[in-house]
Amino acid sequence: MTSFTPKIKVNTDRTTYSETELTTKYTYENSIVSINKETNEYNVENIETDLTFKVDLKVPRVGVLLVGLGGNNGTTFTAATIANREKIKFQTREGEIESNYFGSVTQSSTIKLGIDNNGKDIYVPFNSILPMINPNDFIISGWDINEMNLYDAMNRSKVLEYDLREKLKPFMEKIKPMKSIYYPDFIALNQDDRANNCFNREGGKGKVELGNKWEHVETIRNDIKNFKIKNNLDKVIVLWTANTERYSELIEGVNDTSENLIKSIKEGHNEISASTIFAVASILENSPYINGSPQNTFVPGLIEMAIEKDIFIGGDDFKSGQTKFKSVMAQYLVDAGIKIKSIASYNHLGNNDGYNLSSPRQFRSKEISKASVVDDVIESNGILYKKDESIDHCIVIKYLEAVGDSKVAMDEYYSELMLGGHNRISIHNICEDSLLATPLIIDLIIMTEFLTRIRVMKEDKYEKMYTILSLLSYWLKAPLTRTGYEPINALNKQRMAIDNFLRILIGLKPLDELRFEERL
Ligand code: NAI
Ligand code: DG6
Repeated sequence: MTSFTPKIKVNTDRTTYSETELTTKYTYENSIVSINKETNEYNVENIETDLTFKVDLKVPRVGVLLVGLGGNNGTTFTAATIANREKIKFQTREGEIESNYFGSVTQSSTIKLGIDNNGKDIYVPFNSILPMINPNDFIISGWDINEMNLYDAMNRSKVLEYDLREKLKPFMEKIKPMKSIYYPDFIALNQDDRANNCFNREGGKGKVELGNKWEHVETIRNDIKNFKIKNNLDKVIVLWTANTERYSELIEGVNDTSENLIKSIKEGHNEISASTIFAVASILENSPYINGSPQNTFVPGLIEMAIEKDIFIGGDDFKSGQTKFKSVMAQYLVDAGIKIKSIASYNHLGNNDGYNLSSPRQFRSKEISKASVVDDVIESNGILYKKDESIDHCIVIKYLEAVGDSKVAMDEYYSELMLGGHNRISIHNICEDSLLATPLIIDLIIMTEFLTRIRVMKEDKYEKMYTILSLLSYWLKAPLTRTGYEPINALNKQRMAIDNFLRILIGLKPLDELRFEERL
C-alpha cells in the first residue's frame, strides 16, 4: 500500500484529509417533479440532502481475473499493461511509437478543475483527482476454454503490430490461461474446436460434463482464492470478456431468487450459463464482477445474491465504438429538437467475436444491447415523440473473415427537420475493435476498485455504495441499474456523473458551465 499526498488542494472546510482517509461533506440538491395529468402542470420541489463521504486513500494491490483471457480483448489488455509497464517502444510503418493508454478515460482524459484569473479553463488528468490504481500495476490472470499461451493467442488475434508483439514475447509466452468451464449450448457451435482447456471436458475435446454445476462454482472459487494468496493481493476483480452467450431463460423457481439459483446450480440446470457460474463464484469470494458481454448473466437470483452479500456488480456489454457514437449522436439530434426517425447500423468484422456472433442466438444478445442505447434520449423529448413512440432501429452484424479485428461500422441517421425537411447523416468507421475495447476494460477495473474504497454515511454508519454500479454505465452498452430505475444511456450525462462525483469528493461543486464572470 502507498500513501497519498493530494496535489490538488481545494480551499474548503468541507473536506478533511488524514494520511489514509478523506472525509467530505456534501449537500446533494435535486428537484422532485410531480405532474398533474389533468391540468398538465408541473409542481417542483427543491430538495437538499446532507451527505458525508469517506474515501480510503490507500491504493491496494489489485488482481484482475479475466474470463476469456486468450481472446482478442484478453490478450490486448494484458499486452497493453505490460507494454506500458516496460515502457516498450516499437516500430510501425509510420515510425516509432511509445506505449500509451489512449482511449482510456482514467489514463488519457482530463477533468476541468476551474478557471484561472483570465477565465481560462484549467484541466487536470482524470486520475490525479484522487488515488487510483495504475494499470501498470495490475496483476493479471484468467481463464480460457482454449489452452494457447498469450503470445500465440496475441498473434492469433492479429491486433498489435509485429514489432510490439515480438518485444512482448518473453512476457506473454509465459502466461497460460487457467482451465475454464464450457457450456456448449450457450456459445456458438463454431467455438467447439477452441474448447480444449476445460475442466468439465474429458481429455481435451471429449465429453462435456454438465451434471453438478456447483462443483464448477467451487473450482472457480478455488482459482480466485489461490490467485489472491499466491500474489499477496488485497483485492481481486473478475471481468467477463469471453464469448457472447445466448440469453438464459428466466424461469420461476430456477433463477428468480438467490436460493433457487443455488439449488439449480447444484442440480446442473440447463439454463445456468457459464457466465452466471463465474459471477456466483466471484460474489462468494467477495470479488466484484463485471460483465463485458451482452448476455443476461445477471439473472434476478444473481442480483439478489450480490445484494445479500453486498458485492459490487456491473454490466452489460462494453460500449466501445458504434454504440458510444450513437449515444452521442442521438443526444445531439434530439436535444437540438431534430426528430430521429430511423437508425440503420451495420457492422462487419472478421475476428472470433464476429464468428461467434454469426450464430443467431448469440447475435440476438448483442442486438438487444445495441438496440436499447437510444431509448432514454427518445423518451426525454415529448415534443418530438409521443408516449411509447419509438424509432426504426435496425442492427446488422456480419462476419467477414478477411477484415480481422478491423471492424467496419456504418450508420445512417435519418431525421425529420422543420416543415417536412429531412436530414441524413452517414457514418463510416473502421478501427481495431480490441484497441477500442481494451481501454474500457482498464477503466472498468480502475473505477470499480476506486468505488470499493468509498463509504457514505447512512444512519450514523458508513456503508458501501449500492451493489449495482450504475456509475460504470459510461463504459457499458446496456447499463445494469437498481430495480425501479431506468438506465441512462446518454454519454454526456454518464460522464457528467463521474466527473462531478470525483469533484465533490475533493470539495468542489459540480460543474455547471454558467461562466458568469464572462456573461454578466
Ligand atoms: P474473442 O472471441 O476474441 O475472445 C473471447 C475468448 O473467450 C476466446 O478466447 C474464447 O476461447 C474464450 N471463452 C469462451 N467461452 C469461455 C468460457 N466459458 N470460459 C473462458 N473463456 C471462454 O472475443 P473478444 O473480441 O475478445 O470479445 C470478448 C467479448 O467482449 C465478446 O463477448 C464481445 O462481444 C464483447 N465485446 C467486445 C467489444 C470489442 O469492441 N472488442 C465491445 C463490446 C463487447
Ligand atoms: C460486432 O458488432 C461485434 C461486437 O462485439 C462489437 O464489436 C461490440 O459490441 C462493440 O460494439 P459497439 O457498438 O460498442 O461499437
